[in-house]
Amino acid sequence: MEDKKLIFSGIQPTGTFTLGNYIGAVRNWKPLQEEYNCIYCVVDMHAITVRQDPVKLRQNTLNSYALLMACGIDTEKSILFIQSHVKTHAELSWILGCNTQFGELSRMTQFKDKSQRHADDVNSGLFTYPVLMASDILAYNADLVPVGVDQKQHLELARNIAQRFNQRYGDFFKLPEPYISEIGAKVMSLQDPTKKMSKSDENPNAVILILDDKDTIIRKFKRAVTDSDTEVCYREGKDGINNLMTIYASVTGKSFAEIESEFSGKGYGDFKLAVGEAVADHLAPVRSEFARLSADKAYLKKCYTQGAEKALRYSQRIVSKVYRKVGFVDRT
Ligand code: ATP
Ligand code: LTN
Repeated sequence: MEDKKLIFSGIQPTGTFTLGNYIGAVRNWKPLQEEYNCIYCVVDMHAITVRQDPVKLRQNTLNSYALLMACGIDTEKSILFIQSHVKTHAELSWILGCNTQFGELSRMTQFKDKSQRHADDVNSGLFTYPVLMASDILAYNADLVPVGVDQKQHLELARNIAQRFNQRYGDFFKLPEPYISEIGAKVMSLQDPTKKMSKSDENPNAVILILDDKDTIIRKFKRAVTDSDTEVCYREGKDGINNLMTIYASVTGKSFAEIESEFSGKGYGDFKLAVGEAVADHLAPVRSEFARLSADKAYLKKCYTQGAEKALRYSQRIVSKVYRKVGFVDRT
C-alpha cells in the first residue's frame, strides 16, 4: 500500500442499512477512497452480541457486503472483508481486553441502552463489544475512523486502550481519530425525532431502508412526525423538521438557508414530498447496483475471499508484533 493515511470502519449486518447508516457513515466511505488507504469491514462478530437467527445473519452479512459495494466501495481500491474471516481481530481482542478496565466498559452508553433493551440476554460479549471494536481498528493501526456521532464514545475508549498499551509495553499503536461528518452525523427516527434512526427499531415507519422503493420512501416521509407549526425552518425545538432539513440538505447539497427560501410560504406537506422524492432519487442507483451485484454470487465470493486474505496479511504483521511485546513465545 502507498504511504497514505489509513482509514478503518465497520458496519453491523443486523439488517438492511438505514438512511442514518448511509448519510452518517457509509456514504462518506466512497470519496475517502480517493485520498486514503481504506479498509472496510462487515462486523458479523459484533452482530451476535444481540441474539441473531443464523440463517438471517448469514444472509444479512452477504447483503451488507454487496450493499457496501453498491454504495461505491471498490474492492480494487480498498480492502473490503467480513470480520469473522480474519482471526486477528479476535486474537487482539483478548490482549486488549486485558488492558481495559471494567469501570471503563461500564460507562459505555450503548451498553447501558442495549442491556436495557435486551434485558434477558446481557451477555459478556455485549459488555466487551468496544474492546473488539478497538481491536478492529488497532489491528491495522488505522489513523482515521469515519463513523456517526453515536460511536464517538467507543472511539475514545479505543484511544485510551491504545494509550494504556503504549505506556505498558512501549510506543506502538497510533491513536485513531474519529472522522465525523458535519451534517447528518445523527439522523433521527421519523416517528420519534429525539431518538436516532436505528436498524433495530421495531416501527418500520420510523426508518428509511436504503433498499426501500420510491413509493415506500415517500409514504414514510409523508407520515413523519413534525410539529404543529407550519414554517419550514431550522430552529431549536423543531426536531422533526430539523431532521428532515438535514436529510434534504445531505442528499441535495443545499444549505439550510436555500431550503428555507425554497419552501417559504409552502406547507409541511410539500416539503415532506420533496424530501421523499429527493431521497428516493438519490438512492435509486444504489438499489439497482445492489440488484445487479447480488445476482452474481461467484463474483461476490471472489471479492470477500480476496478481501479477507489481504486483511489477514496486513493485520497479522501488527498482531504478531503485539504478541512479542506482551511476552508470548515465538512459535517459529
Ligand atoms: P443497530 O440498531 O443494530 O445497533 P445501527 O443502525 O446503529 O445498528 P451500526 O451498524 O451500529 O448501525 O452503525 C454503522 C454506522 O452507521 C456507524 O458508523 C454509526 O455511527 C452510523 N449510524 C448508525 N445510525 C446512525 C444515524 N441514525 N445517524 C447517523 N449515523 C448513524
Ligand atoms: N461499533 C460500530 C461498528 C464497528 C466499527 C468498528 C466502526 C465495529 N467495529 C470499527 C468503526 C470501526 C457500530 O455499532 N456502529
